[in-house]
Amino acid sequence: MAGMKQAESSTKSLVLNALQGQSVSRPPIWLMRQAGRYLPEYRALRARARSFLDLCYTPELAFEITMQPVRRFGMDAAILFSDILLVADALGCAVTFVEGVGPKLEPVRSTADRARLRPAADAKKLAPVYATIRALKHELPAETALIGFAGAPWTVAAYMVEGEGSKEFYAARAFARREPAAFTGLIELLTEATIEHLRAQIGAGADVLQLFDSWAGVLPESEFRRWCQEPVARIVRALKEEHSDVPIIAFPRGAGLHLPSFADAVPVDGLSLDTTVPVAALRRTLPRLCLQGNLDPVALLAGGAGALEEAERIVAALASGPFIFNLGHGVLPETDPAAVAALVAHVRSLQLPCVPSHGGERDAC
Ligand code: 1CP
Repeated sequence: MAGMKQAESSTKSLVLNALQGQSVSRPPIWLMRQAGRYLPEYRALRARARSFLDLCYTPELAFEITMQPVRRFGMDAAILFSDILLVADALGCAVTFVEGVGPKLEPVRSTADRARLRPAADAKKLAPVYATIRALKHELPAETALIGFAGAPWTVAAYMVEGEGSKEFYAARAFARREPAAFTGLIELLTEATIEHLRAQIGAGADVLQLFDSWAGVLPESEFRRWCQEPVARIVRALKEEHSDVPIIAFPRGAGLHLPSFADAVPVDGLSLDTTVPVAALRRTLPRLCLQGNLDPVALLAGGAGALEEAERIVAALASGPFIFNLGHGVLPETDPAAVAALVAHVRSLQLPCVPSHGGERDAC
């Protein structure tokens, strides 16, 4: 098997190479929320669908939207067009997206609400997601990695308890403290459902998985470990048991000083860094782990030379080890697609220093 992988590596995606700690000829790049409202072709398709969820649950549309940024910019990875809240929806916590407002969910605020959820996600409901992945896998060239994803249990639970988006998730955090048994049950339910959802995505053809813990940063230390780190570790270990070859990236947004201990405790292949992480310092602490990030989406929104200089600084700070260029959070809807094109071209043009990556030579020097 190992020999076969070597032979394939000339057409293998740079994203997979970086996640396996191998040398790359240039910085691999994809962007969180690379599909979405900033693209006119997305807005045109969105206008034809009844709702945002319809886009997610219709393979032809989700396929097309996933492909849009890949076709336009030649990204090194395609990320499945879907949403982290589909798992909540499939567990019986109905989700709607209100135009201009965001997601609305039937809040889970009591043991009785928790008990009304399904014991496992409705596989029929999620089947279109796997159909989308199969179609994408068929379409994409080997050099474009296909990224599947899910929300981490804490972030999805936070939306389920809160019933909507929030800056601080006070209701979710208070519920976790007042009703620890019910909240633990919800986290466990989500952990199992997420394992199943990601397993099915691997089965359908996902090359890489990313776990989005967008609200990891609102928790104090002990809760960070209990609600973020431990459930994510359980998911990663369960998937690695059967699919040790599928790299997993974690994005514990806002985890700050927890990042080194998180990387120690969770056997991930990559860590996605939010905008606030000082990259050079983290690179020194984690010299061998594949780090992904972390251009400020606002720098990209502002565009111009400033965004490109910022990108150079990030590449210079991360390039002594394996890394993937990305944003520190998703592309903002007001971003000019021309600024994205300029960023992709610039990052691609950057020279990498000739340093041996761990376990191998940097053969592309
Ligand atoms: O048409 C529209 O305006 C819908 C906007 C939109 C899009 C494009 C939503 C609603 N979701 C998505 C797609 C999406 N969501 C992807 C697709 C792949 C990509 O191109 O990156 C992914 C990976 C997500 C993940 C997601 N959804 C997260 C985690 C990442 C993050 O941004 O922190 C979260 C928190 C959500 C919830 C969600 N979905 C949509 C919105 C507006 C929100 C945030 C709600 C809030 O808290 O305000």
